[in-house]
Amino acid sequence: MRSTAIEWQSRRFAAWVAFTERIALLCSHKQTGDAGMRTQVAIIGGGPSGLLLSQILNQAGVETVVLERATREHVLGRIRAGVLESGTVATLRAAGLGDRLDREGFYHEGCFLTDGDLSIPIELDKLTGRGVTVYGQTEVTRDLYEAQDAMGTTIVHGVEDVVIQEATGTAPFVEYTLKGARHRLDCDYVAGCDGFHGVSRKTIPEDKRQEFERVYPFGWLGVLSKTPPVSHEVMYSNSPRGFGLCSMRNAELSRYYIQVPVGTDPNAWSDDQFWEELSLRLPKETADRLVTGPSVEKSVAPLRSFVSEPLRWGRLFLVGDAAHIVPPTGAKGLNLAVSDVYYLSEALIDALKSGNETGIDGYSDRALNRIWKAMRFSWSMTTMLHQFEGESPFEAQMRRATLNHLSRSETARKDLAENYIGLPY
Ligand code: RFL
Ligand code: PHB
Repeated sequence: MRSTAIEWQSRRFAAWVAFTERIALLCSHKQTGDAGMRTQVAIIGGGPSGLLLSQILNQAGVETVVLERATREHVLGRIRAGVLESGTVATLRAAGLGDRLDREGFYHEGCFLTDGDLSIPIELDKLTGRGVTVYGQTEVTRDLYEAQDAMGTTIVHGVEDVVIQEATGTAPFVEYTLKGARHRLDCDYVAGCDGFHGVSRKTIPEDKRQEFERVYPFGWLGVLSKTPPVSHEVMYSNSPRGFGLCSMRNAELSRYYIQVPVGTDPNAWSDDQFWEELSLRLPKETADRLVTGPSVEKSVAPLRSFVSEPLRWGRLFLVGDAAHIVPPTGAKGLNLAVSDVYYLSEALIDALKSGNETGIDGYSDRALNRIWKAMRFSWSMTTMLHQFEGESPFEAQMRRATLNHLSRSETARKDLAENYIGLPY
């Protein structure tokens, strides 16, 4: 009899606890849409920066949640970078992403610059002991998604209205909308990997950041075509009609670009017009070998140099295109994103695993040191190879003299090669 009363009382107590918990849950639902999640590092953006950071942190036993605005298909559909520095390749290998990269990536011992019919081989490997690897950003991203799936990490797609809260406090959190409901993600740190148009950089008050920018008065019209590449190495061409670039993804897939005025509509260019204009910007001997075909993708990318300093605001860190943009002429954007991730992952692991905050305190300066040198290189390659509207004939002569000097001076070629293959981390 007595035990039945105790049982009854404890059942009432349990029901009361369940009731109060339910009320608490309902209150938090009202505020945030659910009871909230917790992770160690909240990563905004599931492009190459965000995914690689998540990969390295999870490998080290640090929990992450990636919040990505777009669908996975959309992220994988973006045709972007193609040239990986050896430091990038080493970082990807160390993160367990080397298998397909080593099988399908193409090691390039050099690249070419041309000016009219003058062709200047830049023997990267011979001059520096290292080359570059041609492997599309799309493939890097695909490998990252597969590795993340295998590890069972959390990537939330389709998030909207991301707001980073309390970044300068000790308990930051991120709010976002998913399928109409508001959610809350508590964390120790936030990594802003959401590209140039993301919310992370804009979360830092204007008076706490300094921006440096150069917008170029032209863009790149890019075409992907199922045709064999015209050159076995990447070729950057200066010509009186403007810049042209011949690149590739594999033996049957080529990527070409031409400089076009800012604001150009890619659909205003037929494939035939594109091939004709590209041919006119290449050395005749190269143009004669060009195999043309229907484009499978055509888009225009604007060109800008941009840096926002510092890369840290309290517990929020900026990574990759969220903090800096380079014109693609030096093939540095993705590579810089990878070196940022390398520095930040090391710092966050130290802070979260050993309580050592020296790395996170030094992250911004360490990353910016490398970023500014890549900025300079990308700007100088852009200036050397593009025609600026309204420029005087003097500017064209300077470009030609620089290219002429490169063709004669191994010292000049070595300097270019050292920057192109990527400065040390
Ligand atoms: P990304 O790739 O822009 O990814 C950011 C991700 O964040 C998501 N996002 C948000 N998610 C949640 N909430 C929000 N509010 C969000 N806002 C945005 C986006 O959907 C996206 O998925 O930045 P990340 O990860 O920093 O990566 C940077 C690289 O993509 C970029 O630097 C390179 O593509 C640049 N680049 C090149 N880099 C190289 O190293 N070598 C090259 O050969 C090279 N060629 C190129 C390039 C870029 C180009 N374009 C299109 C500008 C060639 C071109 C034509
Ligand atoms: C590319 O293959 O898309 C590519 C190659 C070299 C660059 C930029 C883009 O500098």
